[in-house]
Amino acid sequence: MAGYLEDTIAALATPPGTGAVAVLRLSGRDACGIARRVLRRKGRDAPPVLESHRARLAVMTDPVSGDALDEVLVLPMLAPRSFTGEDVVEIHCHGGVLIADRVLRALLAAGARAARPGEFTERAFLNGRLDLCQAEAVADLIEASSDAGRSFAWHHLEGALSRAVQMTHETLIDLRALVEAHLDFPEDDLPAETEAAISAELDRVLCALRRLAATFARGRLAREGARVVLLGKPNVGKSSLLNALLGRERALVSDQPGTTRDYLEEPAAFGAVRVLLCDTAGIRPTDEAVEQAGIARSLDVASSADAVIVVLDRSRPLGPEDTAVLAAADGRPHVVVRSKADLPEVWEADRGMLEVSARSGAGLDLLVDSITRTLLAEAHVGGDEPVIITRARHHEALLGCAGAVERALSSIRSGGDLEVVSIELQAASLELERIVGSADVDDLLDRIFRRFCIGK
Ligand SMILES: Nc1nc2c(ncn2[C@@H]2O[C@H](COP(=O)(O)OP(=O)(O)O)[C@@H](O)[C@H]2O)c(=O)[nH]1
Ligand SMILES: [Mg+2]
Repeated sequence: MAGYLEDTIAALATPPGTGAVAVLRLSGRDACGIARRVLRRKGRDAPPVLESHRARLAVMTDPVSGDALDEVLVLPMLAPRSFTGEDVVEIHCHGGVLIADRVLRALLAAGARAARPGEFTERAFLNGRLDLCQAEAVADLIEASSDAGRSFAWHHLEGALSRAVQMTHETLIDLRALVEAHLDFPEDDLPAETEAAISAELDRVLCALRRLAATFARGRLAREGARVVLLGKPNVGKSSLLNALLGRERALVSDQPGTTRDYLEEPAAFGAVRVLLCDTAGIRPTDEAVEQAGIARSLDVASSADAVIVVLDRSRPLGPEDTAVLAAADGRPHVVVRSKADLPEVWEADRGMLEVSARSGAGLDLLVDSITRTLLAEAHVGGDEPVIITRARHHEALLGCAGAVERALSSIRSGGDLEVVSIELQAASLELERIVGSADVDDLLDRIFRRFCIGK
């Protein structure tokens, strides 16, 4: 790892394309050396003075031909007062695709290496400028597509999650030290008041962990959006409804039952909530293998959906397939709609069913409203918490930690072996260390940082 931190990396930090200004970033021990090789003071054959946090005008040149490429602004940020913790030099050139590309090639020719995706943030992590969940927050902040998502990411970047995790981590370490101290004197039993104090503290930690883990329902909604699945027997109008809700023809519509064989997913904005709208194969008994596989997928997708829209056709009689669909949706938050409201009904509505027509658009607003309310009600758990977790990785680690604390607690309460308690507390601490990245994360780094874009 150390060897790889030795070279100096360069990348375009602004999006590729034409703009007023493009920013290129150099980071590493030779950042200033490389900058001096390619930059000249205006009208002089000498490099500019590179003073930390002081912007200067300079001329960018090609180190091979010596040609002037552009007039640029140079902003050095010397270690450790930079994003990566290394010497960083930003070069602001005119925002043309060709100019930015020539400047980057000049930096590479002068000794820099092209940065991989996420490498600047990875260096910030490796140099201790950010912990792992703060590094993840950088990506989340950049990619946030809802205001709630942006706000949660900002709090993580600012350190709210790190502090919550660190505090619990310290408590667990203290408690383990207490337990370990008694391990050294196995002839003495744990005094009753010490045991009571440890139990009470573990109980408090467990509650806090569970509360934090429960905020994931809301956080995931903000970061990833909710998955809403259309479920119904063939030909009830699921694909038509998907198109109508999206406002464009995305799914194939046909009067031939069984047209939709696989499921398809499309992002849509339902009010303030980001939604992945999912069309599925119609549920019905069939001998055809491809259709059967499609139906199995539909049921599978519905079983993990954040909300299900059950579609019943009011213009045709209800059948056993409809009952099967209602049963499949029963375990999930769902809304029942009666489709084709522009056609005469052949059965009467039950309470709570919404009348919609993909053809006329009637009832669509009410449907969106109802789904949004269902999703927000589901996600209200932990809605008032100061820190909201948004990533499955953090959620899993918190649940893992809570599980270990729970086992430690039940062991201590049943007068079990203190050695076991100590091991569980250690396991619990390790889970928290995975969140902030202070332990056991080498396998994680690639997965996390390679998803960033280049230059971040
Ligand atoms: N009159 C009317 N026909 C509809 C409506 N929605 C769908 N259909 C028709 O019902 C048939 C099946 O529609 P489709 O969306 O493919 O159903 P799916 O199999 O559930 O996806 C097609 O012929 C559609 O034109 C509607 O709101 N009103
Ligand atoms: Mg369909």
